[in-house]
Amino acid sequence: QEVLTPETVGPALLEDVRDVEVIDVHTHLLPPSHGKLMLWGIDELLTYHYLVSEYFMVAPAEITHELFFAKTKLEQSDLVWQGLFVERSPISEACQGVITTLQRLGLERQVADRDLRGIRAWFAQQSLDEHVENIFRLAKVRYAVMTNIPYVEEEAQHWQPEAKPVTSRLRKALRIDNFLKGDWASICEALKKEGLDETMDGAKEYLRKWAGIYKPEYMMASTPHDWRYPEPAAAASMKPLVKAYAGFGASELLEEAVVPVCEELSLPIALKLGAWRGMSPDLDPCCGGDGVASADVASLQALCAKFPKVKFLVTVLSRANQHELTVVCQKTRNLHLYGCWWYCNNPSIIEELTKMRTEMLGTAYTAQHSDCRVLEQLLYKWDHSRQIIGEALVICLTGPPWICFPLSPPCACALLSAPSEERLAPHSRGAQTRLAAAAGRLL
Ligand code: RAT
Ligand code: ZN
Repeated sequence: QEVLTPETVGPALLEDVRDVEVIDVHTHLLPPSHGKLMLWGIDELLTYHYLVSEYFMVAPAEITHELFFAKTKLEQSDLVWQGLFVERSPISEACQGVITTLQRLGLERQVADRDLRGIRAWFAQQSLDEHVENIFRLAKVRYAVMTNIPYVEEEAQHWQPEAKPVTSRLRKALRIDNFLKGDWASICEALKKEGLDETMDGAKEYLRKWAGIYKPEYMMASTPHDWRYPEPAAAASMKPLVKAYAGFGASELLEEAVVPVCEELSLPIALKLGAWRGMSPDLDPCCGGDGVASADVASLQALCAKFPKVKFLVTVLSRANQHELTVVCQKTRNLHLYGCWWYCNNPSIIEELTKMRTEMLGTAYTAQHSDCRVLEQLLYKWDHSRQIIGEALVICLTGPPWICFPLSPPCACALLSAPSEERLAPHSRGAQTRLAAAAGRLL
């Protein structure tokens, strides 16, 4: 086995992080068998909501939101390309992402010529199943976890017993935002459709039923920006009133339906804290209207303490919450931190978070998830993150205490490649063992 020195450990580590096959714990990708719901290709890449939001900062005044969203996908994509890639230099992270993706697909010449037609022609030639496989292979992603929402009708129809099988490159997650929101009205609608009682038992049965269909890795919800646990006294004192009128609130649904079913089925609960939904409603048609709010990390800690047998996974949207959250993760056995989410998924913030998390948690966290909505985004999101995570880890590993390291330093690849089973076990703090096993020469 090669003995690494402070001089050689850096390049070796960068190479390992670049080459390790990762597991992507949260995306919005869907399989080819889901037909139109599966997003792929240049026009989906260009109309990604990060880019549409950016486009509106520079769009001519006559392009109103209404006008834009009334256009076809192709027309929208033309406008974004013209506004952000032709008339301006594409230097934001979302723009750079498109460039990296196209380069990785061998389309440098078309990019240099700003040849959107040529790029479209290339995508039109791909055969979808092969293309999916090719992208996962090029991105070095072993598998990605989807976001499966049972109460979205167009999605649910793809989970009927007779539906086509899903590629093994994608695993499932049961997304249940309406439970954490306490949106009893929408839950009742879903229960009615399934012929279930509009009661707490009916709600539990609903979760069990969909967990049975999906066989998910976890249940997931993003919480409202002002989410508190336990519910503040004022809200609790309203309960009898609210209950008579509208059924159950967020805390009740969490405590009496979500948690018991997760315990019963040994499923972790993945939370996403800090999205301020619909902050800019004009952009809602493309999913781009949400803002960020500082979340109440103490609520998360209280929840984990109340249900020690449940494994919680967490990511937060606000940079301001990150340090406090890292401390809470270090102290809380049933809590696992994952990824740099959305507005934190930018190189400068990934670098800062990876250094801080490694300093405080070692390898007992999951460094990144992609959140891809469009298949080919796997290429850029992972390429960019691997580079930054690698560099941040080199700094952590080659700092002053090198002399104290054992000859073979622990492998950082654990941060990216731990399979869900290990990450998700109730009391596993990370994936040290597996990392060691997968670590190649950094073992
Ligand atoms: O990153 C995104 O695409 C967001 O729109 C959200 O979907 C977010 O990631 C979420 O899962 O709620
Ligand atoms: Zn997401």
